[in-house]
Amino acid sequence: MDIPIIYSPAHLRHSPQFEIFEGEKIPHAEKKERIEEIKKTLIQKGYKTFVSSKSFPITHITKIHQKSYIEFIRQKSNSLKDVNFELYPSYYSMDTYTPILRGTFDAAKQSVDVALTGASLIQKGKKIAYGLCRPPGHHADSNIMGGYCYFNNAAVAADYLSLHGRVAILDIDFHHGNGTQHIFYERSDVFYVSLHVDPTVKFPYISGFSDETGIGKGKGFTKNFPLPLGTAENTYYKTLKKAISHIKKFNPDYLVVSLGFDTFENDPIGGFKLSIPFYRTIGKEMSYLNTPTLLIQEGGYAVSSLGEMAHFILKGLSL
Ligand code: Q9C
Ligand code: ZN
Repeated sequence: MDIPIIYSPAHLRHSPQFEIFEGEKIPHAEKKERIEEIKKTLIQKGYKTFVSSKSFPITHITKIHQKSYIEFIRQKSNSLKDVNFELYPSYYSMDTYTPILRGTFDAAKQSVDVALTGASLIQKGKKIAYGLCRPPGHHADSNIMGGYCYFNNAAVAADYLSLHGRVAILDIDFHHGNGTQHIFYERSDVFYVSLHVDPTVKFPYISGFSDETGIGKGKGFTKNFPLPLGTAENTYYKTLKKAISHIKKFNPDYLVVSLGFDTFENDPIGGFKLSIPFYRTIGKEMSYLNTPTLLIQEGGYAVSSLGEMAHFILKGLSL
């Protein structure tokens, strides 16, 4: 119950109403209520240690993202007068799901600050910290936004921790973390391991195949476990154990978890069949690594169930 849970209210000002899906405007899945629901439920469950994010220098972000990309998001955001206007940029973007609004830069910057605040607590000796990051980050590459992501929160936090030790990233969002994978693809000090849906059938389509294993010095330090649409708990569990055994061999000093709840059976855009209590099992498997663990919120869109899943992960992890 004394697990620090890091939060910033800045995310509320980034609230896209629509995404464009095959030419049609549809309601945006990445709602601000997601994070509010998690926070509310964890308070009800008795968690007490809520921490406000601290502001970190932008230099932590420039190590991961191109300066011109960061400035592009800042300038576009700040140039918008109408808080409801949704700009679909024609540069630095990979899809039509990730608009820039007036509040986007501040929200995305503070989402990184949430992650970095968690990273600094872990680095100072906390065993577990949970960053309620929003907008999410794992699809964002060094100069590309997409999949509701602008800055790669997990990547910036992992890079920060890599100055103090070996870092493994376990990405359990339903979608492949194309941005995180690419950012660390040539590095051997940060091991990226991901379980996700087969990219031939779901976003991001372009990466997440099992033959992607890193290049150069990074060869062998990326590992992908694509799973079929409809994957249920038994298969997921076996695959998770495999993924975690690879992390154990890498022997990290820090574990960063890209935590998506879109693997839930009732997620509106997912397609796996994991039940709410199964997240306790996931947390427990992660706990066997016995490594300081930073949880970074990624996706998960079944708003009213997100708090329960967060609670079960934390329960499993701290048992
Ligand atoms: N209307 C994360 O989970 N697919 N991003 C949109 C559905 C994009 C998901 C199609 C999914 C991006 C962080
Ligand atoms: Zn996702």
